[in-house]
Amino acid sequence: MQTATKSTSLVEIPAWKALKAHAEQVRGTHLRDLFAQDPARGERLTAEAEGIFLDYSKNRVTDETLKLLVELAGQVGLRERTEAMFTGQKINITENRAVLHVALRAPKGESIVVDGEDVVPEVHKVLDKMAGFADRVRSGAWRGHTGKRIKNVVNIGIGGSDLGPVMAYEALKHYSQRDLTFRFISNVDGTDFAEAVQDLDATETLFLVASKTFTTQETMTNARSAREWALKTLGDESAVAKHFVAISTNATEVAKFGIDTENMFGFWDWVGGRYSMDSAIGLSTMIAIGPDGFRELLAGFHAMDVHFRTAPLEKNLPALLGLLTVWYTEFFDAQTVAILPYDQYLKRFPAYLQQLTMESNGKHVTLDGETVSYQTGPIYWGEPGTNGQHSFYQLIHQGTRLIPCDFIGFAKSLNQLGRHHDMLMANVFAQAEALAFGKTAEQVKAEGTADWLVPHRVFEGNRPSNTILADKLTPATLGKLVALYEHAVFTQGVVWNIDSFDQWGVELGKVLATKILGELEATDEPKLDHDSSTKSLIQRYRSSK
Ligand code: G6Q
Repeated sequence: MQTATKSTSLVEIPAWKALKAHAEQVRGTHLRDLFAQDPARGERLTAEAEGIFLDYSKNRVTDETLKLLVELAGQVGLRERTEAMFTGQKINITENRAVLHVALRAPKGESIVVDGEDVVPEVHKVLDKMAGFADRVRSGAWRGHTGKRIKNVVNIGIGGSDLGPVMAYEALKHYSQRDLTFRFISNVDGTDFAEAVQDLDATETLFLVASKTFTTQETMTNARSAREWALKTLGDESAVAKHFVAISTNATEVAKFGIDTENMFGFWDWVGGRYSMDSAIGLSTMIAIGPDGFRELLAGFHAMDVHFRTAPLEKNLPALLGLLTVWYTEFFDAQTVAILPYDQYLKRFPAYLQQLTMESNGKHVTLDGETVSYQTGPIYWGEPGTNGQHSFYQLIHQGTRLIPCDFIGFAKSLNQLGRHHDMLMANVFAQAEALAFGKTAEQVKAEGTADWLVPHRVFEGNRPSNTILADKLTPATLGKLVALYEHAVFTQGVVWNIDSFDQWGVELGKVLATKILGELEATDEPKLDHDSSTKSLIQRYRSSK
């Protein structure tokens, strides 16, 4: 097992100290001045790779900041840690696991060895099996128990086994086979299940039970309800084979549930849940967009992987994105990052990134187990534009908090409709401009505003944003965007010296819920060993349920 070795605290690292001092100078500088001093700034502070263009000029940074951030990446060993990840070393030290989502999209012929075994051929074996199955469902060759064609595909999973599939399905709906209906059930709240199946015919419905462990309470409860629901119509147990497939690493539990392991699509312990949308967990995506579309998605991921691994840090999109977040989190007291995709298909992208970023970097101890003396992962949140502009953008523009924003837009719309797309994109550019440059009291006065109203109408500006542009939303573009953020999260985690790949923080609540469930269902009055608040809440629920 790889154990932690004591490393130098981040705050002792020379580039960190230099950044801290340097931040004091930058803090007083307005983006208006930075742009005025350098007319080429908007062209210079950009980077492009694999068709993804990043304009980071509207950040509160100077050339010196960027130089120091890159030095910091060097001094914390970003390159070495990246190689450790890509070569299958067990960098998830608290779970003693390799972290190899990059292997899921490695082309045939590449080789990545874990515990003496090349995993790439295994990856492709599963992909081929998925492709065969997806084709059969899409073409109607796969029939339900009564001989009817499958029309509905229902993914049952939660967390990493849900958010990626939902996000990808929504993002790539344009490319999906429209005579198939897709539903996603995650919540243990029976409403989620009831609403998802209420208009479906069991004879035409296929359930994909997606769970790495196949022991997750919510998923197994929903899967059991699905089996009951399906068998009510289909009658006989043998129908399970035609209406249930499993996506899991746990063949024993899959068999126990009654799913033939022939109908199981596997993956491996080196794929973290939140990094699994491009593994077999993406089966719903593959059924929706077809195997070729899925391979394009993987190729997009891979292109960004290669870029991250090889491009110089000054031009490296994920590294830049990650380092800029570190800059604001540490030195500008920024507590959040807003993800603002200007594309309706990306409506679940912020929710997806929320898990990716916050489960990965919401950690308070270093790899050595020391409590950090700095901030780690910020809160990620967001909604698609332009909707957000009519709700929460007020606070970003005129509130008291600094909220770095990522705007994401596309040159071409997948649904060209009159002037809609130009209007959409005009808003991307306008919002980023307004945030950066604001509106001074003089400008407000010059518009004839009454003196008393002037302060209310002033926009301070100096609010940072990135603008990420691509040609259009395709499976490949989506893969690139997700990989961009995956590696940005990795970059942050390396700087903060934390384990970005474990998630112990979700354990305590799970354990307590199991104990409390017994207490809620007990027929005799249970002996409650809790604090006075929890105890009286349980009693109240028991007496009124
Ligand atoms: C992700 C987390 C978590 C996980 C779910 C579902 O990185 O580990 O969100 O994906 O708890 O787990 P199973 O796939 O094992 O059901």
